[in-house]
Amino acid sequence: MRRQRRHHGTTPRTTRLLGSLLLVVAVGAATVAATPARGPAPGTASGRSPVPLDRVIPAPASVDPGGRPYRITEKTRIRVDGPREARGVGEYLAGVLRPSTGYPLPVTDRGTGGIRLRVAEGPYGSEGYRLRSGPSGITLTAAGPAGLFHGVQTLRQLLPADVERRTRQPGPWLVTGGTVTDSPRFGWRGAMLDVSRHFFSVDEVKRYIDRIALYKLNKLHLHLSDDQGWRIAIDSWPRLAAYGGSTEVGGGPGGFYTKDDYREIVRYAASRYLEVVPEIDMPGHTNAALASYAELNCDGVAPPLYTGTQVGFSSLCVGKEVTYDFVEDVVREIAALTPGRYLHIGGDEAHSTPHEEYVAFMERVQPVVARYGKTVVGWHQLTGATPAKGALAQYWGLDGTGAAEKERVAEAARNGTGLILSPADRAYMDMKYDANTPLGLSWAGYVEVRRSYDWDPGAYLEGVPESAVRGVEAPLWTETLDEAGELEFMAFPRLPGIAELGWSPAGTHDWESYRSRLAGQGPRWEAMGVSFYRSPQVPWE
Ligand code: TNX
Repeated sequence: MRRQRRHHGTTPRTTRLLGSLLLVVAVGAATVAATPARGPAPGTASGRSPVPLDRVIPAPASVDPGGRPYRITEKTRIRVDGPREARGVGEYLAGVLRPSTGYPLPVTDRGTGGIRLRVAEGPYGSEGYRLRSGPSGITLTAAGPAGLFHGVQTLRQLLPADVERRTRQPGPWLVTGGTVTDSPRFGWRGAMLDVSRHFFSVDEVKRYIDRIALYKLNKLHLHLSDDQGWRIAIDSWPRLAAYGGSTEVGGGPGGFYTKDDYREIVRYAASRYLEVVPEIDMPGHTNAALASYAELNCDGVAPPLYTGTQVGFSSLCVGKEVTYDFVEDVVREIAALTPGRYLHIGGDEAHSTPHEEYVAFMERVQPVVARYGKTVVGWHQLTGATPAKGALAQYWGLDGTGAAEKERVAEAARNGTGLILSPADRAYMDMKYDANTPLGLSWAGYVEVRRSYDWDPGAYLEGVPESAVRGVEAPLWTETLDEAGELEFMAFPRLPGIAELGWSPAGTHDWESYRSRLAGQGPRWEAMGVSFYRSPQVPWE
């Protein structure tokens, strides 16, 4: 549910930022429109020679080019051998290809040739795939539909960028001959979206889901509550959303997801093989809840709603029993909406919670999450308490983070706490690219494309074995962002780099190769209408 936007809620600053952003995007589009005579580079925009197999992001684990290409024609069928869910992947592929090719591309379970999606045993793991392409057809093989889906993303990138347009294009639709065999390095490849600082509608979230699915991410972490807004309906505490969700940073109208809205997001994410990880941030970052229910405050007085951008000033009342009734009700209702394994309990920047109280709070709350069948995820401050067995900690420090804090995280990792790496000076999509970026923050420094890509998650934190690293995640905080295009402008082109760190073998890591492959994504984003930052570090075509 999104309330009517109150126009006076948009600050002059936001309007100005938005103006310059639109300008950047418009200039980008104009550049493209002004150079049609040059002719597109082979295989990237609408060139005639097919895209080489190794031009894909994330870089595939292994590529073996050879043989003549396959050509998609009006006679091509998409044949699916596998369970019903696999057929859904076939329909998804047809949905991508039909508008631009103009071909019928029926999805069938018989016939030979064409594009075949096959579920079969093989060394692919649960998310990997093999793609074989030759003149008589393309065969995508995977152990299950998730692998087929990721293989489909590879296939998309092997076709000319115009395949992403929603109107009929001339083609031809060639796919290079050869074999790609691929599976991910890490099991956790996430993107986080903060829907609390600014609210994003179900459609806006779906649009973001479609963008991140292109790069084989498999987790969508939703930051559902913070000081500025509570964004999910909780039946047992209805004022959380109704009142606590009624504003956002800058005083705009905010909004919240009804349970049906939320189920729709979860369903849509699952159709793109993304597991939704809901986060309720506690015990800090809770002003919206404290404002909604006076009894949650130690002094029994509800604070006003908050629309600024400070952090660290709010805390649940750790000593009050009602706090745990509240936590249990919220965890129960959210767990019931969550088919995924994880529930994120925040735990960051609890500057207004005395340390012993923080520890006591986490001692009590983690078992509640377990009782409702979920695995705890917390920001890495959770390692300052005792992470529950099996819990994951999400590291968001930076180069300048103190050695003691890093060592606490490393020690927890050596003791079995899995790590998700989101270093703020690499993976935070809300950091400005440089001093001129019209949106975003810079507390972790400027994060240009190379800085964001050029690190190794397996060797990032001293004293942490690669086996403790579950993967990577790109958080997008939204203090300065309130439209889908602004989200994209910050996430693209950095997010594909984090996706590659999560998916590709360390041996493929190479900035020169990466920046050139990234340049090849530009025409795709133009075709899709993705707003992106034309970083000077990337040789855009
Ligand atoms: C830090 S990272 C925060 C967020 C802010 C973000 C802005 C983390 C766990 N907490 O509350 O939105 O910085 O970049």
